[in-house]
Amino acid sequence: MTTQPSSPARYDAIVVGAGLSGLYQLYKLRERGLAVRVIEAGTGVAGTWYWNRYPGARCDSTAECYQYWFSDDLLNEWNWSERFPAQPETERYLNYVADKFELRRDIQFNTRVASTVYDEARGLWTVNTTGGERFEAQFLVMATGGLSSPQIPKFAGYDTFKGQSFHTGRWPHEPVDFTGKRVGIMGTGATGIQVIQTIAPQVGQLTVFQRTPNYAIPMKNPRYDEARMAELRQRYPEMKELVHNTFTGNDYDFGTVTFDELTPAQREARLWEYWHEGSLKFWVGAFGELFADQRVNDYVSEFVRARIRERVKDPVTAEKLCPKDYGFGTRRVPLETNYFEVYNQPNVTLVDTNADPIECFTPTGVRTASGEHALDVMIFATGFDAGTGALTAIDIRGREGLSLRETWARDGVHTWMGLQVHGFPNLFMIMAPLSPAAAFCNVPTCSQQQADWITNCIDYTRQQGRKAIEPSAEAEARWGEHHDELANATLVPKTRSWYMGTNIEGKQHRLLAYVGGASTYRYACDKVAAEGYSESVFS
Ligand code: N01
Repeated sequence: MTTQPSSPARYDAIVVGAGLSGLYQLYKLRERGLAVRVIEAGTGVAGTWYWNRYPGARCDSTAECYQYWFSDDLLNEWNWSERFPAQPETERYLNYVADKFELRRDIQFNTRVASTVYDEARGLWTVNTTGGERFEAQFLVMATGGLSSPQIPKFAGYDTFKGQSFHTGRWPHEPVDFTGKRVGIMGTGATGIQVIQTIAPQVGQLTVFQRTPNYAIPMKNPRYDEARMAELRQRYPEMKELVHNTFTGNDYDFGTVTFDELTPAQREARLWEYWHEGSLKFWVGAFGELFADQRVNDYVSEFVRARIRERVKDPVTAEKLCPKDYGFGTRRVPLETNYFEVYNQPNVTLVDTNADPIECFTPTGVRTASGEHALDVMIFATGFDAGTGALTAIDIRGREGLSLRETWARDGVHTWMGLQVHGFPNLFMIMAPLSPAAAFCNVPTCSQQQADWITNCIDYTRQQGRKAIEPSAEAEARWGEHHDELANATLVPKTRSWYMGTNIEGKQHRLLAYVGGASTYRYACDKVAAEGYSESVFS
């Protein structure tokens, strides 16, 4: 006698991921009366803020912009303790939201999606987990995060290393004690910088393996007291609108007076004014032209290099820390606190791996061309397979068995507005390639905007009594061309970074995120919805 496999649990929609996007998507779809199941690999909610619990993890967006806007109660109840909250606070916030809106009852934790297949005849997605469970739903939303697939570069001898090693994106829940230890860290992006500045005072010896220096700028992070929260709450109704009407989904935008309209003294004054503001506004507020005009970019780049040289005592080390082969802002600008001063400490060594390349790991450390660096602990702050990694890790099969992984590998990454892919009916994505949310937008702003759009689209499809919606091949191709045209008008493609996919071997080199701006993108999304989803095909 053969045993029949039990029939899959059936829902209207399945959402993969219980991070900031997935939680909101669940709330919105449930509000419209759908039966929803969220599948989450971790043991708790919060996504990025669950996994990236490394020392010094902190938000680079201001607290008031990095939150949900859907509930006045929530906005009134939640108090932020500082301008740029640390990881535990944002994780607490997302847990508070999950509890307040009773989201957990629809989330299955500790469950990883392995594959998902569309059955065109039945109009259903089957979702298979690594544990052998099956679920079915008409709609599938991938809220799997843009930076959730960690990458550790391959080095000879890595397996022989006898010390502890960690990737920042899979940091353990138990505290790691660095006291007196010899710690190595690879990676000096936004993450590495936060780790380095945090652990440098605790460790015995810190060795930083740097391949590319960054134009990090100072973070000004005042505490928020009751009075400050009251002031902010007054502004919330205005901010809620404003964030959707700016280029980056923050509550500020590029200045209107251009570089060429200012005298040299006024330019300098403008940069200092934004510098002292202590946020990413220096990047996306001071001179918007820096993204396309090499002359302006050179000017701002030199200003930032001068600040690094002022802070690092040893001129040789200072030069190693000054980026020279790419322009300011063409890769993600990290915010820092006393980062550059770390290199004035006697227990910190900076290894420029271009001049002194890593040869291999050994049982006791890392060997570079100049010799052995003895290590008890190695930290990889080496980033992620951004945008595509979490999606291609799952075997996603659309109409006629079409594989997302294979079509992207063969034809390059293609999406329609970063929301859907032709050939994959009723599959939606948040923070996916070719949308601003993939890199150039304050995540809560753009992920809420995308989840709202998806909710309305699903609602519309159901109300029309249609089985499925997918973008037409022509509309998708048009979006790709528009995306590339804007991307290639900027300086960003000249720079190696995860924005361009150059951090992953074999990955297509193409700008991952839409550079038309969050507000323009939102307008385009709203327009197609208002026209009855004119770029899509219903079945
Ligand atoms: O990753 P990254 P990240 N040998 O890819 C180096 C967001 N974030 O985790 O530049 C040697 O930026 C690599 O070197 P290079 C934010 O959007 C947000 O730091 O490729 N080095 C680089 O230095 C950010 O942009 C916040 O030459 C190697 C580093 O590893 C994104 O996450 C905080 C190497 C990777 O930098 C990713 O940041 C932190 C190799 N083989 C992060 N491979 C907040 O706002 C890689 N590297 C809270």
